Amino acid sequence: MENMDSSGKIIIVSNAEPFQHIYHNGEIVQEKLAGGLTTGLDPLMKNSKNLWVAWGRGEADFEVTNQRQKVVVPDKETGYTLKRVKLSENEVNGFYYGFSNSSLWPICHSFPHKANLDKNNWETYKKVNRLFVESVLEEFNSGDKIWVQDYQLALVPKMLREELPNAKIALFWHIPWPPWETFGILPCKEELVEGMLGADFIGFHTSWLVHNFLDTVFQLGGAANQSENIARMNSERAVVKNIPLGIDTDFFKKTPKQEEKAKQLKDDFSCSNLILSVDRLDYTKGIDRRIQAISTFFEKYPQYKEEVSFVERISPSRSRVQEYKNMRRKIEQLIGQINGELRGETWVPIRYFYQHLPQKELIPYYLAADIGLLTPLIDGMNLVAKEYVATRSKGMLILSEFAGAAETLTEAIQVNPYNPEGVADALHEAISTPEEEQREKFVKMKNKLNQMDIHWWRDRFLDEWELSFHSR
Ligand code: GDG
Repeated sequence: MENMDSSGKIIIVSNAEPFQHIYHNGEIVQEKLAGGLTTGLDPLMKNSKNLWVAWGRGEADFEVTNQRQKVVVPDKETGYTLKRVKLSENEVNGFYYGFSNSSLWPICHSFPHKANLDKNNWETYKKVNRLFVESVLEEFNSGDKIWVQDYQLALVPKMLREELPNAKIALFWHIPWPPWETFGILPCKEELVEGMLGADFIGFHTSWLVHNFLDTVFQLGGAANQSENIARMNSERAVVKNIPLGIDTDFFKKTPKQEEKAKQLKDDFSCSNLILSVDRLDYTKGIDRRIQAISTFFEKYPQYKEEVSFVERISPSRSRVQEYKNMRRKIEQLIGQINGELRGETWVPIRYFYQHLPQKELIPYYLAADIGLLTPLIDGMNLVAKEYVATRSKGMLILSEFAGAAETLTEAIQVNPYNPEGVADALHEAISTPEEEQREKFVKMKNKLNQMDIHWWRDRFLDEWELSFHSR
C-alpha cells in the first residue's frame, strides 16, 4: 500500500482483524478472516510499513504478539504489522454484540424495531472506542495518516482529533446510512455524528448514502452542503463523498483447477441451470424472502422443475445471538419444506450449505452458476455480486435494487427483494436471456469492475482525502 507522502505511514483502524490465531491440534495456527471489510483492505496492506489496529478476538491472538500487542501477518516476507486491541467479555458484549450489532446495525439498515437502545451498551461503546484510540496513539508519529473503518468505531475520529488536532484522519462507512426519521431514533445521535465529523474526510459506498448522511447533519442543526459535499457541526467539519468499494479482480481470474471443480459441482447438482446465492447469515440479506420467492418461482413456472436448482451458501455469523439462531432455524425449515414437497428422484430444488468457505473456494461455485441471485433487503455494497461477475464471461446477475452494488452494476436484472413475484419473473427472464446478450452485459459490467477495482478505490479515497485536507 502506498503512502500519501514519504513521511508517514498509514494506520488502518477497524474492529475486525484480517488474521486471527487459534489453536489447532495443540498448535497455534494463523487463519485469514473473511468479511467484506477485511477481504477488501488486506490486499492493500501487503509488503508495507503500514499498520493495522484491530480487536484481537482469536483464542491464541495474544500468544503471538509482542509487548505492544503487535505481530507481523501473514508472514515476514509479504507482511505488515497488525496491532491487537484486547477486550474483556463485558466490553465485547456491550460494544460489539450490544451497541454495534444490536443498535447501530439495525438502525443503519432501516430495521428500527429491532434496535436495542440500552444506555449501558452505549457507555461501553464509548469506552471501547477510547481503547482503540489509545492503541493508535501508542504508534502514531507526526506525519502518519489514520484511516478508520466502519460503524463500530464512529467516535474514534473525534477522540483522535482532540489528541491530534493536525493529524490527517479519515473514515469509511461500509454499511448503509438510513433516512433521518430512522437515524433520529438513536438517543445518542448527535454525539455519534459529531464523533464521525472529527475526520477530514468520510466515504460511503453510494451517492444516496452520502445524501442521507448530509441530511442527518442538517436535521441535527449542523450545516450540510449537498452540492459541495461538506458537513459541519459545532467545531467539526468533513468532506463526505461516495467511493464504491471495488474488488481485487486479479484474485478472481479463474484457474484450470477451479474450472474443473466447477464442472464437477455442476455434474453433482445434476441440473441444466444452476442459480447461486452466497450470504453471511443476517436478516438484512433477505434469505427467507428469497427462499419464498423460489417457491413462487416453481409455482408460477412449473416447467423449470427438474431443470433448475438453487444453491444457497450461508456463512455462519453472530451465532451467539438468539435472533440469528432463530433465523437459521426458520431458513432451514423453509428449505426443508420446499425440498420435501418438490424434490424428484435425483433432483433437489435447493442445495443448502451452512458453512464458511475460504474465498478462493467460492470461485468454483461462481463459475458453476448460470445465474447469481443476490437479493439483500438492503446492503452497503454486496461484494459477492461483484465477485460473481468478475469470475465469469457470461451468465446473469439478479441483484437487489437496494444493494449498493446496484448503483454501479446497472446491467444486472434489478429486483425488489420484498416482491416474490418480481424475483420469480426475473429468474424466468434470466434463464431465457440469449447467450450473446449475456456476454454483452458481462463485458460492460466487467469493464466497470476492472476500472473501479480495489486499487482504484484506495487511490481515489487517498486522493479525495488529501484534497479535503487542503480545503480545510
Ligand atoms: C459488509 C457490508 C459491504 C469468503 N467466504 C465466504 C464469504 N467470503 C467473502 C466474500 C466477500 C465477503 O466475504 C462478503 O462481503 P459482502 O459485501 O457480500 O457482505 P458483508 O460481509 O455483509 O460486508 C457490505 C462490505 O462490508 C464491504 O464494505 O459490501 O454491504 O454488509 O468478499 O468473498 N462470504 C460468504 N460466505 C463465505 O463462505 N457469505
